[in-house]
Amino acid sequence: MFSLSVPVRGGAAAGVPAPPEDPGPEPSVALDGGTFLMGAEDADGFAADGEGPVREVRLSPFRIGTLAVTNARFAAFVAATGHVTEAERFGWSFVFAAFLPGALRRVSPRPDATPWWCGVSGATWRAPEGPGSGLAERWDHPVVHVGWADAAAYCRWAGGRLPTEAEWEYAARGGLAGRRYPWGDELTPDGEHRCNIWQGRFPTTNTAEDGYRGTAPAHAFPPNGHGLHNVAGNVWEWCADRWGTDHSARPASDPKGPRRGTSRVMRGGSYLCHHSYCNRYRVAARTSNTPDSSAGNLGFRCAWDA
Ligand SMILES: [Cu+2]
Repeated sequence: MFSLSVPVRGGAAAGVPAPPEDPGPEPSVALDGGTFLMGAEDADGFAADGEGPVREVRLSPFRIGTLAVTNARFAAFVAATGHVTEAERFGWSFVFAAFLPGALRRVSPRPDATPWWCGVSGATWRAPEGPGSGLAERWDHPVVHVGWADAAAYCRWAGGRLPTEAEWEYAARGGLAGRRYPWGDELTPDGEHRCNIWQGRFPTTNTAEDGYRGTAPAHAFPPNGHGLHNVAGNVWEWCADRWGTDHSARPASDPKGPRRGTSRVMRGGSYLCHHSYCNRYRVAARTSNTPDSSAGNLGFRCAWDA
């Protein structure tokens, strides 16, 4: 008998698509840690998200990826390990409806609350819009359709781990204190786009004024003060922590999130964020998902102990 709980290994690695060139190791930056102010009390934040209160957090030194993990690097991991992702085991993942050809869009079920998502059979990291799609021109884009355990497995293979939420935010703030975005308080300083989010009317018209409708290359847009690219927008990023919304206002040291809980923290927002619906491209914004969730706007970056 074949057990559904056991991933089918071996076959997958043989068919791993190969990037045109070796992507090399994860680019990363060593950060000193120290004390920073975590969270925000923005008037337009979502109360249920638990962004506040603003609290003092002390962090030990650590290293973090300057880029989200790309398709090319994830392909190298799969080729080396035969890793099968959750989306591959489940046989489907969520794709933004407008990216799909009509025939596929019509047969793919949509959640009532978020009808712009389609559950697409065969959508995986290597076929981001389902059967017939691929990674050409997207090798340097963030890998998507990966669950929390897939992300954690990649990080282990790369000698690291997922960042804690506090590490993620400290790194994303880029040395600035109390700012709304990783580069300051203005969304488009001097009229320039600094991240890949939605322009136009969500979810019907994306004018792609920032240059991108879907994912952008992981290195797109200028980095923040710590050298990190795309901590705002592009793809959501899994963090190590379990989800919780009750934070003590007291100072904390190397916090790792609640001990219990099923969902995991996601940070940064994605190419689908728009102020009319979801302004979670703010640097203190946060949300969560069950660890086996995957979608075309959810990826991750790695961290390492110093
Ligand atoms: Cu959003």
